[in-house]
Amino acid sequence: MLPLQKTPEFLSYSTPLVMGIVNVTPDSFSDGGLYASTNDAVLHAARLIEEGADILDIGGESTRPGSTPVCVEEELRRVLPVVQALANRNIPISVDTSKPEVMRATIKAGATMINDINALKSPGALEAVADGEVTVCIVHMQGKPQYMQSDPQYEDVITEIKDFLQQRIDAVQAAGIPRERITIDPGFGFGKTLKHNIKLLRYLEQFTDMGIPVLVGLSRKSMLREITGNKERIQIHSSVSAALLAAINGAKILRVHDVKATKDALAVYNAVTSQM
Ligand code: 9MG
Repeated sequence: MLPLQKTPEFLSYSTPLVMGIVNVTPDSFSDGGLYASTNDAVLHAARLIEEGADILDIGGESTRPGSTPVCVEEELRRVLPVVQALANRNIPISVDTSKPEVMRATIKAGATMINDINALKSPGALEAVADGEVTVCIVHMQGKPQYMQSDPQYEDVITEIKDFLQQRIDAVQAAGIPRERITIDPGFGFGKTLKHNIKLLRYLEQFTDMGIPVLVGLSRKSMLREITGNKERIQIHSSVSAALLAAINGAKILRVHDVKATKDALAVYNAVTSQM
């Protein structure tokens, strides 16, 4: 059983953890609209818990390419009741947000992790996480969701993202957040072409070598549709394959829609790696 307290012991687990996605948005990456009401989101979360999720990630603002931001009040209206309803379910709750007001309110309601695609750069975000004594995931993103996929450019995608993450790790630590509470994420699909994403997955060890647990989100992302040519909304096979590759390359947390399928793939991975 994973700890509920705000200490990040779960980050030291050797087997990758599965973070189940609960989007409370009308337009998210792949399940937009399906879980947009509190009840539906809570029911969906319960199903992910049954399927073996180790953490839940609740989000009230879509981060998909081209999406438009929502105001603090709307984001809170979407996520806060869901966090409140799940706070006593014996599973760590992460909240996917960049807004310090949403961070503070959801931490108060029981969230123990903040997943920020803006890497705590919003004014007040560093303080909200430091005061809340929770774990944080800092994500690399080039640009903003509205236009990030229009023409992403890098001289050297690995070095630039590593440099960015190192700068943010330094800023996060300087704000009083202990290193043990930090996870990093190269941000698949956040201002990256297919070539960039493939390079990141292939050389993921470059990030795991930074000495901070790496979280990845590849589930149902458009890069998988580009690779397979399969245009269906739900992309279970390619998502599980990508998650498994990330696990092999050292990722510690896999952010996924398809919890059961990913857990089964990890069971095979564990059976093989634990015999070595
Ligand atoms: C919210 N969200 C959507 N995609 C994501 C990803 O790849 N990583 C993290 N940390 N969050 C994500």
